[in-house]
Amino acid sequence: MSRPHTPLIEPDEYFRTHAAPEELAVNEKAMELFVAKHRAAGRRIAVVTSGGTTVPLENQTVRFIDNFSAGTRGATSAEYPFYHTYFLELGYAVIFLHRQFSLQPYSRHYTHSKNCFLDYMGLGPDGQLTVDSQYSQKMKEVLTKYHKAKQEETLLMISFVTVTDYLFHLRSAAFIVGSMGEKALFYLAAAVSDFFIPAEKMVEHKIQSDGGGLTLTMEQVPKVLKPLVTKWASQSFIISFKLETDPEILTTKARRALNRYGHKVVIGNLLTTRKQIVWFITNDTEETVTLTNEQLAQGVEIESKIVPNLIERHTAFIESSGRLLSVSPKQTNLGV
Ligand code: PAZ
Repeated sequence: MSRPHTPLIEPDEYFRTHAAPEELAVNEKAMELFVAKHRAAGRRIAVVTSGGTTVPLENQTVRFIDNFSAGTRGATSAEYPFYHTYFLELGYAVIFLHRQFSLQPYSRHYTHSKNCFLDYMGLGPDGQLTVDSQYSQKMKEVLTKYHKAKQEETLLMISFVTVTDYLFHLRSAAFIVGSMGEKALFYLAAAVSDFFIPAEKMVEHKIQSDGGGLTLTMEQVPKVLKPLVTKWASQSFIISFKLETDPEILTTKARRALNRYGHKVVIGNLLTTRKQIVWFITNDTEETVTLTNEQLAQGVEIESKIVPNLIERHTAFIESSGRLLSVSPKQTNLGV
C-alpha cells in the first residue's frame, strides 16, 4: 500500500466544492421542527450518529468502499435515554443520524439478527397470528418503548449513505441542534470513512474491467470535528468515538483527538472487544467500562453503562455552564 501525500482539504473548501444531498433541505426542516417542539417541552436533545459511510468510486455509482459498522452501538445507545424512568424525567429527545438500512433503535432486536423475527411467530389453529410465548414478554417490552417514543415523537430518524451525505447532515444537525447550547449532546458513534475521492476527481461512468487492474488515489476526508466543536455547536456537549485494532495505540490516539479538537469526551474501543470494554478519556481522567463474560452471556449491553455515565457528565456540564454564566463577566473574562 502506498501513501501518496495529498493536501488535507479544509472543511469549508469541502462544503464549497461538493453538492449537498438532495434530501438535505427536507431533513433540515424536520430537524428544525423537532428542535422547536422539544425545546418548548424543556427536553435535552441528543444527536446520535450511527453506522458506516460509503465512499463511491464513480459519480453514477456502481461500486463503493464501505466499512464493517452495523450501527449496533448507535442504535442501542439511542434507546437507553428512554429505558430508565429517571432519564425520561430528564427528558432527552434523539435525532438518530444513521446509515440507511443499518440497525435502528427498537427494530434492531428483530432485524439483522441470527434469529429472524419470523421465527418468533406462528399461526394458531384458527389461522390467527401468534407470538411464541418464550419471546412475547421481551417483544411486549420493546413494543411498549417503541410506541412511547413514537407517541411522544422523541425520536427523529435521518439517514445517510455516502460520506458526503453524512458530512452535510452532521453540519446541518450541528447548526440546528447546537442552537440548544449546553442542552444539546452529540454522540458521534458513526464509523466515518477517513478517505474518499473528491467529486471533481471521480469518473462519471462505471469503471471498466477490460483495462487491467485498478489503482485508486484517495484523499483524506476533512476533519469536521474541529469546526463542530469550535464553531457549529461550540456550547454543546460533544462525545466522539475512536476505534482502533492495535491496543498499543488506542488511548494515545484517543487523547490526541481530545487535545486536537477540544471536546469533552473521547470513547476508545477496539474492534474485537468493542461490545465488552470501552475507555472514557477526558482532559484529566481515564476510566474503563467493562462487562464480565457472565454479563455478556446474559445479554447485558455495554451501552447500558455508557449512556448513564455520559448523561451524568452532561448534567454536570450543564450545571457548570449555568454557574459560569451566573458569575459576572469580569470574573470569567467571557466578556458577555
Ligand atoms: O456500529 P458498531 O456497533 O458495529 O461499531 C461501533 C463503532 C466501533 C463504529 C463505534 O463504537 C466507534 O468507535 N465509532 C467511531 C469509529 C472511528 O471513527 O474511529
